[in-house]
Amino acid sequence: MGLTITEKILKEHALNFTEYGGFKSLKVKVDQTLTQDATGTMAYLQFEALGVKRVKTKLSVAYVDHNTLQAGFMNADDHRYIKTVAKKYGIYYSKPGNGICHQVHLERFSVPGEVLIGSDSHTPTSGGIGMLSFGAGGFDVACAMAGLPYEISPFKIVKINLKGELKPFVSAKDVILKILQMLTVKGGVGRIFEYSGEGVRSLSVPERATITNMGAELGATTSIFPSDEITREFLAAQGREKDWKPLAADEDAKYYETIEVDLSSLEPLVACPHSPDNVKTVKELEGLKINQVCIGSCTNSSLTDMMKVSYILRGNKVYEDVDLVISPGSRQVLTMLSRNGFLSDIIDAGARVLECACGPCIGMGQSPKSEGVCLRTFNRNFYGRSGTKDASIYLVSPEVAAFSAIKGELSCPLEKDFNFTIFKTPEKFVVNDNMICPPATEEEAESVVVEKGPNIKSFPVAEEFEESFKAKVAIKVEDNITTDHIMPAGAKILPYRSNIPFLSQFCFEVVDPNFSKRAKEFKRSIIVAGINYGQGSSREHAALVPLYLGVRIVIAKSFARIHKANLVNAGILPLTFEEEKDYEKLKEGEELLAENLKETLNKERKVIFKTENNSKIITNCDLEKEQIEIVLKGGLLNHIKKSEFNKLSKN
Ligand code: MIC
Ligand code: SF4
Repeated sequence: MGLTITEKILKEHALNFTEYGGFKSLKVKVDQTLTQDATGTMAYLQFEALGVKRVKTKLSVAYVDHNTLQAGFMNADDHRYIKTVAKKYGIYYSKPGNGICHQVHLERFSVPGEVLIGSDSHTPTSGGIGMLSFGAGGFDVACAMAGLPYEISPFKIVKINLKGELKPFVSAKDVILKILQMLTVKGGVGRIFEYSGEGVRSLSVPERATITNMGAELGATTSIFPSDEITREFLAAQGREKDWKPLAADEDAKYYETIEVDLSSLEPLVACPHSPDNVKTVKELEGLKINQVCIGSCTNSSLTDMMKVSYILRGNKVYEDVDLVISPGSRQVLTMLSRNGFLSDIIDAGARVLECACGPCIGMGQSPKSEGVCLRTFNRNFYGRSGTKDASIYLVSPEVAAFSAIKGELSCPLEKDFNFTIFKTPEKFVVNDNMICPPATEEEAESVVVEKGPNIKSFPVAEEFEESFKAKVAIKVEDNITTDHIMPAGAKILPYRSNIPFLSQFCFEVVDPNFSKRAKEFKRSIIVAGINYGQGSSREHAALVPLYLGVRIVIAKSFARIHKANLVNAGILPLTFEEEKDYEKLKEGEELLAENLKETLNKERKVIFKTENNSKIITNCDLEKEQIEIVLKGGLLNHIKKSEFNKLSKN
């Protein structure tokens, strides 16, 4: 039987690759890692705690792209720490201003057929080049840098068969918005999406990367495209043709399911507040008055995206009531726009050009006005993420964003007005890696001092579970709670990503501003949640901060993959209701008691809670045996310190 692309890569990388299809959890050898600054500080503190002398990967890169405002010493301290720790331990460091991690990684480092894990949920962007890439918590990335395999939870491989070609003005963003409309934000849970079919040939590498990037919004384990002639041309234009290798699924490869998408039938789409799967056609909402348009983010900030925007803006003026801000994805993109003259059209039209960084996508500036209506080419429009709680954020393609910025209202571009066929991947990109600092050699590393300013605080480590567990429910939340709800980001809070005690004041702030105080009073507590708890960002702060506040168990209807792994690493037990209707029975402030917790967990993978009025709540635990050990010991650090497999990575 033939193999899928994923299986071909896993065959070479998984330590326990034994069967086809229906994969149980697999341990995978990691070739490359990436971190960004907002998750990187914690990941490197954890890496240091592992006590390894130098990274064991083929390549590891530390990016600074999320938090680049440097209001106060906090960011600067974080950047300095990341720079020095990278230098000492064998990691490349991409300076602030060099670009968004996923865009730069795609341009300069991604390799088809290899495995990448990154402490950011949009790491699957590199799937656009045929690299098997996973978003993960910082601790998992730290472990991969220390040479330990990465464990992928069970998954099924789904084929997305692309037919036909996109019409002008319909873009890669519309492809993934269509899939989000079809499958919803939980439709990808436990799935790896492989793109194939004749439609693949019509998509450039950055367009493919837009699609794999937003696979994160489907909750997918990852998404991947084949590596073909178009991939080769892209790599050759980056001066990296030697990194290319062809990769495609075998004709008779077997998939769990096939989903057909006819590219030629698509039209411009828009994701409405407050979820990326709340998708309508632009036509349906045409005429919606807007005050702000933001173009950029790791989803839509490639050279071609920016050139299309510039082409639409050429000779036009941004509407008086609209602020248009544009962040090119990388310095390479910005340099090329400035050399080919397209930047002038953007500036002439009245757009504000921001730094090559995440910027407004993570709420670092550009919060909309009260009740503002904003179009963004980003990937997430979760409630409160923009920094303005009553703002309405709509997600669209760069073409729709630019066209609407001129009109002052959501508008559907017309085919007859423009000709986009001129935008091809250039034959040669401008390559200048002078903002990427190489690591010290092994000899030099001895004398490199890792600088930890006062903003760098240590991370909490849990205690071992005892046989019986008694705690109160500190909060009960709905379905689809994101890690942005649990641990918000934004300009006010992001500078404290390496300071858990400070961050803890803001935990669940958008849902319940009293949570932090209450959880502290309870000392030890439980979170009760609905479906898909912890979707979205990979930030392990959404586990570490609740831990710091005393949370030791989360009982949910279901969990998002990365967050569940982060809970385990932190020493918080993720459990699911045996009977979903039991969710209704639990209320905030109620005390629950689980006698024989360890015993029932180990023997039956169950924990049975007694409520205050003596009713029983049965919960299940679908963790692997080793993961249960990790949680019971109080998290991954305790487990690694005590376990044999520590020896694997030392020296
Ligand atoms: C995001 O888009 O939410 C982030 C900010 O990039 C996060 C990582 C983080 O919270 O630092 C992600 O996607 O994982
Ligand atoms: Fe940065 Fe936004 Fe991409 Fe997250 S989604 S990596 S914040 S650009």
